[in-house]
Amino acid sequence: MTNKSVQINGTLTGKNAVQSDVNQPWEQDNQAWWDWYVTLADNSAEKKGELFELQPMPEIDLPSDAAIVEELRTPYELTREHITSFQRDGFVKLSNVLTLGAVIRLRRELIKLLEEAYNTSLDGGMRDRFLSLDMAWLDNPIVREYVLSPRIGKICAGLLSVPSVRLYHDNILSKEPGCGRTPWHYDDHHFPLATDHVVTAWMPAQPIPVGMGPLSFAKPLSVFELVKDIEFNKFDTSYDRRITEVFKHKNVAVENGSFNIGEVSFHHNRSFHTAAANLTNQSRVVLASTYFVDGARVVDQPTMVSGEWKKFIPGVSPGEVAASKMNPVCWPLED
Ligand SMILES: O=C(O)CCC(=O)C(=O)O
Repeated sequence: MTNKSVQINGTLTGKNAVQSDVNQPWEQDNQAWWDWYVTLADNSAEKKGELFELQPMPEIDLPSDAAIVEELRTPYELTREHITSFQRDGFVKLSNVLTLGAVIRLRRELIKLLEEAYNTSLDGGMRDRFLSLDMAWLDNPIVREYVLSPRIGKICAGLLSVPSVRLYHDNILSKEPGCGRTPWHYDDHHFPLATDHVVTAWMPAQPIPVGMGPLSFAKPLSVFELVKDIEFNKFDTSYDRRITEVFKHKNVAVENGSFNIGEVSFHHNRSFHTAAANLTNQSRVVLASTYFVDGARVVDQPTMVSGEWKKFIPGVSPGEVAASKMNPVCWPLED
């Protein structure tokens, strides 16, 4: 038997580092949360070596901001099949959610924000790191258009089959060249929301070939039942390894294909997902925004796995309705 009280994870501090369970608040910031979280991924089977070169994004005349706003307000043709497959599999990858111009514009803006925040060029300057920057929608007008997009909000409400969705938070995620896997998890563990009506729109800001670490999903949605008794371990890679073993043993299908330009995935809070390492010379930049059904409450006991959740739902206590000013209704449009 392992004695967790003597386990160590060098990225944890304070009570997070000594108490063996997760029933305590996260004590550091959002970036420190990700620095910790990626240490829980098992990278023993990853290929190491030279990073492979990708072509830069094409040089095109970018659409105006007004054209992007228009695009992000135009409804997407969501079909019955998309909804059925999301509700059965726990995720759906939708093509042509964004045009090439909107993707390139997004990438430029997200890289600018990351470089300002980390005070370095992403061009190799942050190798091996998993960078995260949240709440960019508050100060950046163009990012706000993508995060509060009625096109995206309507897709989310449609997939969840609910009348109205609110924003939980946005998160710019950059898996830098050489960064390893994202551990297997489901977001129900992460978001302190007492509902099963939660969806994340994972919006790549470039195409993502397999070697760059596309988000990958176990299916169907119900596979979370196979692993519900595996105890989360906040110190090492054992949780991730156990999930891999169970999924292999039970022949669980995993969708781990590439993302074309403009393709966006939507995953449910109980969808088990992971992402491979970024073995390319370019940052894998994504805007991941999470939406939940209007009226949902905060769970009674958020854990350290929920990171800085109080920043995303300020002034709302456990058990209360999550409807702070940081959680605007994204669909339907309000007057
Ligand atoms: O971008 C990644 O590698 C992980 C993101 C993720 O797990 C999520 O958005 O739910």
